[in-house]
Amino acid sequence: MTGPDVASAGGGSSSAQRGVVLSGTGGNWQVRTDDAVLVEASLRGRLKRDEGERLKLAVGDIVLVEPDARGDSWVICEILPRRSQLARRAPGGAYGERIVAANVDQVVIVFAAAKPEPHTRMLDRFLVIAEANELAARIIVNKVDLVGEPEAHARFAAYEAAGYPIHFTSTKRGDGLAAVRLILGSRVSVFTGPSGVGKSSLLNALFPGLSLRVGEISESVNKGRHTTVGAVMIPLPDESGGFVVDTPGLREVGMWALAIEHLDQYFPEMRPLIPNCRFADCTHTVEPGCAVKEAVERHAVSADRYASYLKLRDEVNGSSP
Ligand SMILES: Nc1nc2c(ncn2[C@@H]2O[C@H](COP(=O)(O)OP(=O)(O)OP(=O)(O)O)[C@@H](O)[C@H]2O)c(=O)[nH]1
Ligand SMILES: [Mg+2]
Ligand SMILES: [Zn+2]
Repeated sequence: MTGPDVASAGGGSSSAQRGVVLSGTGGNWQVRTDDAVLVEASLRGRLKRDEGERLKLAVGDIVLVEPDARGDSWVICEILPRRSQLARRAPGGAYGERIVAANVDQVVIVFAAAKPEPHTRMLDRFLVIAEANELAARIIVNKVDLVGEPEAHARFAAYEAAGYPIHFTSTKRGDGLAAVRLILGSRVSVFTGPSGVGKSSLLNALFPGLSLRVGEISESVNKGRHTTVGAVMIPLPDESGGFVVDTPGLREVGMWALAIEHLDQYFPEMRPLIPNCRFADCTHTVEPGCAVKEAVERHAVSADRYASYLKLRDEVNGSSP
């Protein structure tokens, strides 16, 4: 079906068609048209401008494609406005933001209960990025077969307390997969998390037939090696119209220019406490009458999560006092 905003010039290959960008490498983008036809297209020159197309176009973008003048290849002639996006700072201190995916409904942050060991500071960064992008986030704790469910629950208790939906899964044993499948229908979900936690394995287990590449973890160093190379959007085979995006694991999660005065808002368990601080501009660091610090003292807010808040605050502050 062609979208209502697309002029139909007599049908066939002579008219622009609407589609979604599924993946892209080296200037070639795979676009799935509304008729579920896969075409390979390049970005029209005028859309690239000086910013570079990597900054402009992302997996999940809704675009218009049309055959080029010679009629032997396809060009992306328009990028339609995004309803949302998942963006993070470019890695390695590079300037600018990186759009991980466009038109996203939820971020599914995958961690392993073990192998690799979960670093909750990093999980907090993923969560803050989701919050800053105003996207719903949920957590999957995979590889529960390695430590057992009670231990896995204990390690992530602070996140359940903070109100995040959490799923405990094992692709090896099949634990928790049915519940995860249920929350993926009819929407666009981005799977993100460190390398080697089992993002691709999960998607393969959830939807047999996907055959995403899965890495062999090196047991000796107990460290994931990147197996998924670029973000890939996959239409769910369940007819719900939902999509999942598999992304390469991240070694570091760069915070970009987050407004520091909003950082506390990105910790949902702190959010309702903030109006109770004595000072309206409380930074929850040294002020008397701070409702957040009080809640940490009586263990109503996790000390680890609060420590992450302080660390991120310092980082976002940079060198300024
Ligand atoms: N024990 C155990 N191992 C798992 C489980 N799920 C995945 N693995 C293993 O973990 C390793 C990494 O899996 P991947 O699916 O490639 O991980 P990934 O998160 O996609 O990694 P990147 O693509 O590098 O980001 C593979 O050796 C999997 O077999 C699980 O539930 N339990
Ligand atoms: Mg992968
Ligand atoms: Zn406070």
